[in-house]
Amino acid sequence: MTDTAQTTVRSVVTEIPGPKSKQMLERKAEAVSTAIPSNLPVFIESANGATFTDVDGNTFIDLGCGIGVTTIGHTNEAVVAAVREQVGRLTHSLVGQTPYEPYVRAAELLNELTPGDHKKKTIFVNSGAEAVENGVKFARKYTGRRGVAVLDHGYHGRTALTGTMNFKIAPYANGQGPTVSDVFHAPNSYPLHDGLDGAAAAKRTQWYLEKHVGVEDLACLVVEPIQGEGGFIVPADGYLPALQEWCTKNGVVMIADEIQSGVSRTGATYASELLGWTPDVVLTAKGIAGGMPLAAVTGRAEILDAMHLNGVGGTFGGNPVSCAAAIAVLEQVKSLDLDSEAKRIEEALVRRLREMQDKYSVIAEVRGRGAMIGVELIDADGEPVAAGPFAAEAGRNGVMALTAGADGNVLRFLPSLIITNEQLEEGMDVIDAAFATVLNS
Ligand code: PLZ
Repeated sequence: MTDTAQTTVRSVVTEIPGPKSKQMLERKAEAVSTAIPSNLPVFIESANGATFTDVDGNTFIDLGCGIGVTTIGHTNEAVVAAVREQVGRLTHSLVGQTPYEPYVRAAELLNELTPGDHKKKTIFVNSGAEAVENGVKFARKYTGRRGVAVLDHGYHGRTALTGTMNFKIAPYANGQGPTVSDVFHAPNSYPLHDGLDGAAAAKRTQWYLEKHVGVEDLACLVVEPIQGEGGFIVPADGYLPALQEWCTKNGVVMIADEIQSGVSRTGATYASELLGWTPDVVLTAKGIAGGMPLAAVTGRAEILDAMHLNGVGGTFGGNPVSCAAAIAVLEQVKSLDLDSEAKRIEEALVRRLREMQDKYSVIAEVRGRGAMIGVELIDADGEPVAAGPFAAEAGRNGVMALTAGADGNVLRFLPSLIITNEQLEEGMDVIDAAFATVLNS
């Protein structure tokens, strides 16, 4: 892939944050709710490919991509062109009032690209959380059942329903009023900690749901094939297909929340496919539209068509500009060999992080797939070690990395697929140095 990212290099020219960022942080503190953090405390001015530049002229290697959004690179040429073209032609028409072709074309592409060759249909909404909400609505309407099952360590959003579906109550729903009823949390597969193979882990999940919820009242089981905010937890082999088989047998709709893992992130177009799972419904957001707000529910036609007329919708869902961006992304997903790029990144990240694991015993596990790789940090007493200080140290040296995990003890990397090998190696040099600095401080 060609992009100017090939020539953009990391360059830290001020302390972090620099003087302009510091001033803007003061304005932010005055004008913006203190609920909104600034994890890397610099203001971004522009971004391209696998790097971004702040208002003080510091350029960072981006190993976060806005939490897995700019998967094919910041300001991807085709996406920018499609947005520019569409924005001059039509910016809005509520699709249920007057339809427009980009909505249909983006739906066709998702129906084609999501796993399975069954007949599929799609609707578009604005955010990942809204996609989860609508996936649940479709499953409930289709099954006539009320229960919603999710897995421990999962993350699904910040609305009332999805906030209840998250594993962690804090910071997502605590102190914010009542949670939602009929949401049930079941054990996941977490090989590092449970040591179970896929069949045994699936049996445990199923047993829990049968005893605790009762399948006859269970509408859906919503699962991230690789858990994102939970810490890049890859389930044991066979876990997901076994759960799908159990769901199918019991009339439960199994929904893949691919909001973080989807759209070529892991070495397949969807992680569920990579892990041998063909879900009934697939939820997409983040990487689908190159940074434009868009999310989708794609699933078996009989499930999506079970909803009554006007039972789902919204003013902005499937906005024409976002759909034009999604078409530009998905056409590239089809035409480019992005799976090879994800595997190239996996090879480099896993190799470098395993080298670090040999040096720093705090790294308990290197895991993930494709351009979705993380390390879990545990001390000699088996206690979680916060990943935040390592990410902050990397940030001060021009590398953006993210944290995750129930205890904030996973350092995760979600680079864009166009990151060069040189940028990756340099990024990992900085991470290695960050481990050395923080552990010796
Ligand atoms: N499902 C699997 O990863 C969003 C959260 C960032 P929205 N993850 C990043 C934050 O702290 O708010 C996410 C996800 C999975 C659903 C969502 C929700 O997607 O677009 O943020 O609503």
